[in-house]
Parts: sequence; structure tokens; C-alpha cells
Amino acid sequence: MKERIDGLRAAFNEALAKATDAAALEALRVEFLGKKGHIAELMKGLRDVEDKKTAGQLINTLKNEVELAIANAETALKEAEIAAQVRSAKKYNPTLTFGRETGSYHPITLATREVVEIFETMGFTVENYDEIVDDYKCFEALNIPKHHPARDMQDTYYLENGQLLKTHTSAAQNAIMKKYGAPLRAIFPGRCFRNESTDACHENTFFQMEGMMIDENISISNLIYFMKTMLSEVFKRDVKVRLRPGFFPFVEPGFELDINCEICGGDGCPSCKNSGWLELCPCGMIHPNVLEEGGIDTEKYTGFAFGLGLTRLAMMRYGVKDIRDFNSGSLKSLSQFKSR
Ligand code: FA5
Repeated sequence: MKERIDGLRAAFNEALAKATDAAALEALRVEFLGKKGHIAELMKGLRDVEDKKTAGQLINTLKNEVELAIANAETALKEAEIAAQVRSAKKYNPTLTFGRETGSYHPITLATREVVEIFETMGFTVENYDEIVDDYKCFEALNIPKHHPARDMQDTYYLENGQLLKTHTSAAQNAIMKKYGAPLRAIFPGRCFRNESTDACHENTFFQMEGMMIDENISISNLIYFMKTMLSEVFKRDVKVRLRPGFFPFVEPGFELDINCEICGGDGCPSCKNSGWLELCPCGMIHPNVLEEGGIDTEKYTGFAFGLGLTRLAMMRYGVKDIRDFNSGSLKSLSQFKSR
């Protein structure tokens, strides 16, 4: 069997060297890989071979070599054709593309765009904000003075000049209040950083999307309405959520909004730390101290804010079991989003 395979390999390489157009390559493909081709014949011949495992591996190796060599030759041919067209074209032609693998959007980009679009249709402005901020913006302006225990939950990476990598998108609240004043409707997605151990639902670098609405007579019912609308638009169906009290110094009252784990359906799994629920979008009514710090008249205006965990939303939206896949750079998992 080995000699037969080696002989076929040599014959293939010789024929490939002579195949200079698409028709010749196709003929070669049929001759070797077709239903009645050499590889299929070899497979049939396995019946009479004693060491089937070794012979099967040799046949597979040859099959892979033939497939790869033909694919490479086809790509080279296409590129040569396009290069010839480019050389002979009188004008720039944007439709001429080389036959390389195309990239795909990162699932976080897709999830962000989806949520941004939903809030834009509800009249929210989209703001971009810095990743490096100072202590004032990240903590003090949010009613978290130095040595406040709430800081323990958000340890981060500090620069030598005292600035830090923002731990939450709330770090932009103060600047945005000062930029627009009231009334105000804004969302601001961004990358956040925390110095913490990673697991299936925690990363040290992840995305959040902050939202703020400040106007006269804004109440908790406005907050709940916007949260519900956002979730039903993202998931295109009713998803099970629960609202429970939560403490954040910059809101009063504050809530934790959890989503029923879409990976296990609520039974408990590593993605939800076996609780069946995933903390997704804490929210609450903006604390008067925070509004005042942002220059908002608290006699006239109230507002709500939320901090949506975008990376976790993408986990639930696309059924990604481990949050670390998003930063893995693994094309095997990330390129699955190509067609979306
Ligand atoms: C905050 O960051 C608050 N700034 C949110 C907020 C905004 C509350 C406005 C009230 C008003 P928290 O630390 O819980 O809260 O993070 C918010 C969400 O970000 C979490 O529910 C979760 O979905 C996501 N998140 C937090 N830490 C991580 C992490 N390490 N990895 C992935 N996602 C995370």
C-alpha cells in the first residue's frame, strides 16, 4: 500500500506542475479526489490490508496534501488573473479583490452595534470616552471618596502619573453631565479594566455600556421600561430577568438586574457560577450628590443610570460559554460570527 501511495503522490506532483489553468486543476481534483478517484480507490483497497490503521493514516495524509495543493494552486491562479487585470486596467477598480480569507466583526462589536442602534432609536446620544481617566472621574465624582469600601470591588491598573485604567463606564458620567447639562439621554460604551482573577464569567478587560437619562420627573418606572425594551429588542423575545436591591454609592435606590443564564437555562453551570443567574445590568436612580457634582439642578431634575455588561450580554446573546474566548484571539471561535 505504501508504495502505491508514494507512486500516486509522485504522479500528482508531476501533473500539478503541468496544470496551468482552472480546467486542468479541476480535472486533477476529480482524478484524485472524485467519487471514483484514486483516493476513493485506495480507501476501497483498505479492506484487503492487514494494518488498516497505518494505511488509513497514509491515505488521509495524501488526501490532505492533494486538497491543500489544489486549493493553493487555485488561489495562486486567481491572484495571477487579478494581478493581470490590475496591470491592464486603465482606472482604479474597487471591485477587484484578492481571494484572501475575509475578516469578520468581533462579537462584542456586533453586540455593541445592536444595543447602540436600539438606544439611538429611543433618542439617546452615543458618546465615546477615554480608557485612561483620573481618580476623580472614576471614583470621587461618583460619590466614592478615597478609602470608601466600594473601591475594593474595583481594583485596577494605575499609571505612574496617578491616572488609572477605568474600571467602569460610569467614569464618564460626570464629564457627560458637564458637557450636555439637563435634560440628557446618552449611552457610552467602552472598555473597562479590573485587576481581578478571571473565570468563565469574569475578565480583566471587558466591555460595558453606560446609559443615563436625566430630565424632569424621571422615575424608576422609566428605568424599568428602558431596560425591558432593550433586552427584548436584543434577544427578540422575552427573557427571564430579576431585579433585586443593589448597592452602588452613585445611585439611590440601586438595583442589580440579573438575566437567567441562557447557557444552562437556569440549572446552573460554570458560565453563571452555578447560580442560574448572571449579573448583567446594575442600575438605579442617580444619587443627588452625583448630579450636583455634574452641575445638574437637583431641585428640577432626576435621572437614572445603568451599567450594562456588554461582554456578558454577548455571552448570553451568542451562547458563548466562557467569557475568555472573546479576548482569546482564536479565529476558530471568533470567525464563527462571519456570516452575522
Ligand atoms: C458597575 O460597574 C457600575 N458602574 C454599574 C452601574 C452603573 C450601577 C450605573 C448603577 C448605575 P458592576 O461592577 O456590577 O457595576 O459591573 C457592571 C456589570 O459589568 C456587571 O453586572 C457585569 O455584567 C459586568 N462586569 C463587571 N465586572 C466584570 C468582569 N470582571 N468581567 C466581565 N464583566 C464584568
